[in-house]
Amino acid sequence: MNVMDRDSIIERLQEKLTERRFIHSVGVEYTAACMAYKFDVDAQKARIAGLLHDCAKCIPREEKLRKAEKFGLPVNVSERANPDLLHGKLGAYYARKRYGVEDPEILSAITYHTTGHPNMSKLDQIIFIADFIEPNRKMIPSLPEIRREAFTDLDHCMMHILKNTLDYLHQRNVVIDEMTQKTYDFYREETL
Ligand code: DGI
Ligand code: FE
Ligand code: FE
Repeated sequence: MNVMDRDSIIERLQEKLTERRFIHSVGVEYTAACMAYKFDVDAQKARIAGLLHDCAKCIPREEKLRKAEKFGLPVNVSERANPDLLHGKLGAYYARKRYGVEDPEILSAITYHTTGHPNMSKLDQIIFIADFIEPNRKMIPSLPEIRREAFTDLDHCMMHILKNTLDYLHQRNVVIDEMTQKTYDFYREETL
């Protein structure tokens, strides 16, 4: 199966996502495309990854866990405690099975868009960052600066976003996935 044309992807996503989540996904699509032009990445890949990154987001929490297990996807302790974390892995599974995406670079960007991972590809970084900065995102004090960094220094921008996210998660006292921490440690070292 070839990757679906954009109109068919849009049609299916509108059935699977809430209106708000759909608008966010289109925001990530065009933000990722702009970043791809800036950093010499394939913009069509960035658009598909951006559109599909949250395709599994609106599945109910417990069902995310059941489906991940049913499909044989690896589930770690923090994902078991917080099944919403599985929407990246599950999203990559659906991107391949339901939207015809075979490209491993796109599937990787979808898989890791929530936690990141050490030493990410430029496409992985673009989707992770575009997810955080797209125009429909709720404003936070550091967002204007992070948006500038998104078009100047990908590694520094990654570090900045992860620092924000970890501060937020510590404040809320929730389980932090070891990959989120490892990714932050990697980019902090990288940007020293
Ligand atoms: O799906 P989106 O909302 O567009 O964005 P996302 O996939 O980056 O998910 C953001 C949420 O994930 C946000 O509430 C913070 C949370 N998150 C990110 N890393 C971790 C995490 N939550 C936990 N519990 N642990 C993590 O390591
Ligand atoms: Fe997400
Ligand atoms: Fe998202």
